[in-house]
Amino acid sequence: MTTIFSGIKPTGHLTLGNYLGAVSRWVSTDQHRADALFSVVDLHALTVEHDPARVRRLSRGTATLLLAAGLDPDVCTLFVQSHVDEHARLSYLLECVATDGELRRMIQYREKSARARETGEGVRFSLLSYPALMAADILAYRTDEVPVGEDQRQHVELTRDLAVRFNQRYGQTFTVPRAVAPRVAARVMDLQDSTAKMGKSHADGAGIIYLLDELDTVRKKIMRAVTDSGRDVVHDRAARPGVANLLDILSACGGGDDPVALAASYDSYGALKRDTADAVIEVLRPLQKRHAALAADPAEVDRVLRAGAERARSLARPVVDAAYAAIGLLPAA
Ligand code: AQP
Repeated sequence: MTTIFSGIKPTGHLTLGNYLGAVSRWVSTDQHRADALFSVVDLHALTVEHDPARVRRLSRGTATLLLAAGLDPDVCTLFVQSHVDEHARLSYLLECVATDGELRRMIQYREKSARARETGEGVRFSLLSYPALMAADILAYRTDEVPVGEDQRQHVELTRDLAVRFNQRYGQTFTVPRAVAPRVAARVMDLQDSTAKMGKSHADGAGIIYLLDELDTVRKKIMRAVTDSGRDVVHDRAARPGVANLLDILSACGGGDDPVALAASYDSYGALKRDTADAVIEVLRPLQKRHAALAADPAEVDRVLRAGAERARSLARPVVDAAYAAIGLLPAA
């Protein structure tokens, strides 16, 4: 059976980018067709300045939202990364296989370390090494597919390289995974800045649709989205990135009509924004309703996470033990 693994960092409130780039697919197809594991990857949230209480709150909050979005613990495994020690155990072995040069080439490291230097925050060593932890997250389950948005593709490529290198040097241990991105909305852009990805940890939320935003606020944010000069509606990501972004969102929320074809049915930006707002609201309304019910019962969410961690541990332990043996470590008696 195919194994799928994917994760989400508790670095902020989930956005429409997270939903369309990853979560909607986990819910609609991935969890039903494979042995699917989804993780709130809390260790990754520690690579930048963070407030411990907030990370804790966001970890449970993220799990609650994933369940509200439709992850079903009866068919998939949902757990918190730090509850399964095997991730950190394996991460060190992969740091011993990765090179300094390939970690420094990661775009996210280059961008975030530049930002941290600008603000005088200091660059945490974990910001450099965390792609090895991400590789451990994936390889510990002998994962075949990693459904992610476009921004994570480079990290999955690195994971593949590390798996192949480990297997060649120390014997066949890991499955070599592949990234799978959605056809549409693999990179949802900020509604106020079409050159920036819609990211949950960004400071200014005016261009970001959070899954728990009031529905009126969602409509306002979409109606105020920055469009491009020109009046005709065409899907041209280079020349009209703001309009292309709205068409992608509408397409992904409206059931899959091709965004290029959708453009032909609009002759004004106003009508496109109105329909996009309606489509997004129809996606968020039921999710928010389920969220309200789940948030009222945190003990049940904790129970799901405990059971998920137990299952994840039982799968990861033999794989990580095999990696320890293969790389030359003496087994504990
Ligand atoms: N804008 C997006 N469009 C499409 N997919 C996206 N993803 C994230 N943003 C978009 C996908 O969501 C999954 C979880 O990713 P994450 O937790 O790394 O998300 P983030 O919102 O990008 O978080 P941050 O803290 O704001 O991260 P940085 O600053 O690191 O980008 C992934 O599958 C991701 O591809």
